[in-house]
Amino acid sequence: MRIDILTLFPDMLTGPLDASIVGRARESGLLEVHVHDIRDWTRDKHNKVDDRPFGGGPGMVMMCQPLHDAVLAVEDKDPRRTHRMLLSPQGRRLTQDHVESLARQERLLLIAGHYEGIDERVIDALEPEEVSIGDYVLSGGELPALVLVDTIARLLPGALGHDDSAAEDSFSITDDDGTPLLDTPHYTRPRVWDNREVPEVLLSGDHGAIATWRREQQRQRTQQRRPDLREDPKD
Ligand code: 9D3
Repeated sequence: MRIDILTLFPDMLTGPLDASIVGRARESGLLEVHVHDIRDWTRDKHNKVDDRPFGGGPGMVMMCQPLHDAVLAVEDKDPRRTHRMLLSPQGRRLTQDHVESLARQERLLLIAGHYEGIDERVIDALEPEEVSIGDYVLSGGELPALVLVDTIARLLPGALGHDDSAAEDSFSITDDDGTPLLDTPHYTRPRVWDNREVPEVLLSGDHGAIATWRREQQRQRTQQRRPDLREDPKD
């Protein structure tokens, strides 16, 4: 898969994209990520990318022309069609189901906005899919773009060392009736740390008893911490 990211702050992205699972997926050629500075497509001598809002109000608005030119130029670098996405507080909230469908795309183009917003006319022209990562205020779309890349990268076949880790974590595990379950608690050596013992069943070697205990932990934790997962899958 190829992902292009358009931003005014490329420095916010480069470090995280080199690390951990995303970095490894890129090194192995499973994932190609390119970061582009929208400022490279300005046409005026001051490299202006934003301007004051018509109608007044605080902050600055990202101009149409640099962003539009950047999108067309970056799309031209590869013949495959892109699925255009705009990280935006006005977007649909990202879910694991949505990430799974994005991971099946050949090519994504992510636009990270900054400042008060983007001129609505360039959004109308480009018709990106608008996605939010949650109901809190960030200063721009850069961290959400990284969230998208991370969630997608770990789903690419071969990205995780262990083949079925992706199928076994929170938001993939479901109870017998199909409701999502949170993860079970995890323990490793030593058996006693700071006077705290590892649950005895995990040391028993009884794999049936261990599986039953873990499932019960998952149900209890889900009921206590995320009752909404049972009530309404939208949250
Ligand atoms: C405080 C500014 N807000 C005015 C009431 C509007 C606003 C503009 C720009 C709020 C946030 C942003 C920058 N955020 C994003 O670009 C963003 C975001 C987010 O803030 N939260 C969750 N998901 C996303 S995706 C992109």
